Amino acid sequence: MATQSRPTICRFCFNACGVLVDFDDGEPVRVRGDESNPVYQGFICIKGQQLLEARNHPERLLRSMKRGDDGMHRPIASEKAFAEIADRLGEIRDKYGPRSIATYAGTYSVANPATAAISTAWLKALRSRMAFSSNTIDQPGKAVAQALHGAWMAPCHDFMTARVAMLFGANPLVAMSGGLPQGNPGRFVTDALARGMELIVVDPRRTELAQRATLHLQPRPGEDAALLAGMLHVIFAEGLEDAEFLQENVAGVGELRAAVAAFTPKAVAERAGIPADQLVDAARRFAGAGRGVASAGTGPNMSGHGTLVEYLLLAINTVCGRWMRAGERVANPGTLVPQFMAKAQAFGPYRAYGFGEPMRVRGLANTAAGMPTAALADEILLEGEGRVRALISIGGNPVVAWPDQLKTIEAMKKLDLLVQLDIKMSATAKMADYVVATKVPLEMPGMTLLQDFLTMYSQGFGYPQSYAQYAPALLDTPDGSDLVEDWELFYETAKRLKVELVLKPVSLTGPGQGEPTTLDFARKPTTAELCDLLTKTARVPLDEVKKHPHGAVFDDHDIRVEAKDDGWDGRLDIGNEVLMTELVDITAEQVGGRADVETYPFRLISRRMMTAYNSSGRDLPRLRTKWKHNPAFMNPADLARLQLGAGDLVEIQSDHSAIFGIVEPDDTVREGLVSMSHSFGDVPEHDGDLRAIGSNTGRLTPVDRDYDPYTGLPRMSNIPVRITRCEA
Ligand SMILES: Nc1nc2c(c(=O)[nH]1)N[C@H]1C(S)=C(S)[C@@H](COP(=O)(O)OP(=O)(O)OC[C@H]3O[C@@H](n4cnc5c(=O)[nH]c(N)nc54)[C@H](O)[C@@H]3O)O[C@H]1N2
Ligand SMILES: Nc1nc2c(c(=O)[nH]1)N[C@H]1C(S)=C(S)[C@@H](COP(=O)(O)OP(=O)(O)OC[C@H]3O[C@@H](n4cnc5c(=O)[nH]c(N)nc54)[C@H](O)[C@@H]3O)O[C@H]1N2
Ligand code: SF4
Ligand SMILES: [Mo]
Repeated sequence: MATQSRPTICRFCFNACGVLVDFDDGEPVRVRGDESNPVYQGFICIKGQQLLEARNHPERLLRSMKRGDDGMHRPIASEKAFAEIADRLGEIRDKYGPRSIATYAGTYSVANPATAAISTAWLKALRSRMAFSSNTIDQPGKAVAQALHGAWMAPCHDFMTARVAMLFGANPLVAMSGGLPQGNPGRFVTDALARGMELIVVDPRRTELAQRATLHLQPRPGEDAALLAGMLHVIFAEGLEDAEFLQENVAGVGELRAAVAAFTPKAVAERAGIPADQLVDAARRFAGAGRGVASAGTGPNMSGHGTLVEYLLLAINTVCGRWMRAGERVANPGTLVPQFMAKAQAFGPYRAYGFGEPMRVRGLANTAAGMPTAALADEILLEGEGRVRALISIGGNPVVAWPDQLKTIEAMKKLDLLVQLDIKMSATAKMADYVVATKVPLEMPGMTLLQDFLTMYSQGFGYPQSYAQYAPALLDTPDGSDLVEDWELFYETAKRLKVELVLKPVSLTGPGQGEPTTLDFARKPTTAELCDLLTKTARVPLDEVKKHPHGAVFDDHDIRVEAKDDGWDGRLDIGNEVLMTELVDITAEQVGGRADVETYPFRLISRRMMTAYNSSGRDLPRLRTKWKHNPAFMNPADLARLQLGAGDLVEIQSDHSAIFGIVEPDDTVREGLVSMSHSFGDVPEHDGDLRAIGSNTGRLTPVDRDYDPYTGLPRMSNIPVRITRCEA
């Protein structure tokens, strides 16, 4: 038997591991780590090992589907589906205006490298600005806070040379996303600890990462803003700030200092439920280390005050001067994007929220993180001019991922046209008028372009060096299938709607540089050609990257942070008036938050499990061996008090709705909490299948109260709940 191995990129998650696919006599048989990849060095996780099972899954869609008048889905040829969808879109646009057409880009909207650019061009060509994405039900506070704070025009301190890393509510050993660079997170932690780096983790659960920390704070959820304010209080009180950096580059220092005055270690420790000396210790260790940044994951972003938390993180990094200075070498100046120009100067605050296209609900509008997705269901449901009537969902799963599941289901039903790009009959696909069946990543070219953007997304993201990989399509589509690449839906419907698609090469900092190209409708481009077009202004030419099929580090540069321009007077702002008011108001908040603690004594917090990726992966046998559902992990002491044991069925009730759960003892969870993964379960009709598919925590969250005022993000963690036993 002849075995051959070919390198490719795993695209199950955004970590983009370089992996190998083994072929026995031409048949792909196994996916494994690629020892020859310079960044991942053989790393692969259990999800990545399932790429062939996912591709060959018996329930994978091999043809697009159309829902008939009887509600049943039947196969439809992709060409016919495109023609019909274009007709329906044309009618909706002509009758109700461009704003009635919206797109939603979910997790797998990046499965194909051309989709984002083409779908964006498509919506623009239709003159609609209703572009939504999962980013605004994730950590939208990151981009909004960055805009309010302003941007340092050089990177923050990188992880590889850091003396400290402080992570709030992020667990990159499982999530492979944020807080640690892209690559092999376990090895990064081991190496960093070996060189003496302080690893401070703030998480109500003793996570996989917290177990390796040099200091773990295990507070109540939702107290991150107070904790950061408390740390800033200590830093100012003890004179640990970088006074010179603040003097030269930063505004609002006095305002921040005044706002954190009330956050004494004692007051903060009491509300957060941790020892006061731990808080002081964390502040001293962070400030004293001199190099390294603080960052947050989804937990703190979803627990209330998400934007404020992200703002205070930027503030603590700025107060401690954790930005690169003139003369320092930029380890990653961008690879498939134009070279990043690093300068030791501040670009002051820019527009953050409340601009551009207004929503008709809750006074929300566009933000630096994009349109507020948590308000889209209401936007679809609210009668009147401008109502969204057609939604194209690109590799996302609104029915199980959006907050307030029952409202989302109503909204999906109310749409005149729902088109779902998917690889299977997901919960959303089952409600769609058309399900456009797509190729899986191994059947399409891929490249690490998105990962270049992660470098700019926020502190704690992206590659530690200039790294890139390009992978041509590795596998053919299954025999007899009719599958498309996601971008083709937009190309084919634009052609029929007679609107032009204009693409520009991508850049990290705003509108693309380089000449725009109008796509030719007479000759359909290949995805490889689109990859060339999008990277036309790349620092490292794509052709050069292609010479290294196992990926390569393009390190032979000496790009340094330039000195500040003469007369430059831009300043970062750490004292934004609106946010300082929000911070001060926190002191008046009832500890434990809004809901009556007697009625709702527990808090449900978010988490990720290794064997699921949002709603994906749950149908793959090897990912189901340990858990088929999403257990409600609780501290054994709480379970004992409630006289509950492993596997018991409970009702989990918020002041909005209720779901069932199956409890599981877990002593890493702080008492008083329920730690549970999202995007499990299905529509309520399937609640009885709980033990096979789990339950949907999104149902517990209302979207129209208790939301972040800037981004509309509601509470998707730190949700007050009551737990009661259920008989089976
Ligand atoms: N309560 C609660 N809710 C949450 C969260 C939480 O922590 N708590 N987290 C939020 C976060 S951070 C996010 S990002 C969102 C995620 O929100 P979404 O992105 O909307 O949800 P996913 O489940 O990732 O949807 C992925 C969809 O893509 C399909 N798919 C899989 N592979 C492919 C492919 O190769 N091509 C295409 N075209 N489709 C594919 C899957 O079948 C699935 O239907 O959920 C959010 N919702
Ligand atoms: N295996 C796997 N990997 C994934 C995903 C997945 O579903 N499965 N999803 C992907 C997506 S879409 C994203 S956005 C990233 C997210 O990546 P992360 O943000 O790292 O996700 P989590 O692992 O859920 O970590 C969130 C942590 O926040 C803690 N937490 C909850 N509430 C609070 C709070 O109020 N304060 C503090 N300090 N902590 C809190 C939780 O205990 C949990 O440990 O992961 C990505 N990677
Ligand atoms: S971490 Fe796992 S799922 Fe993510 S890219 Fe790597 S192998 Fe694939
Ligand atoms: Mo996410």
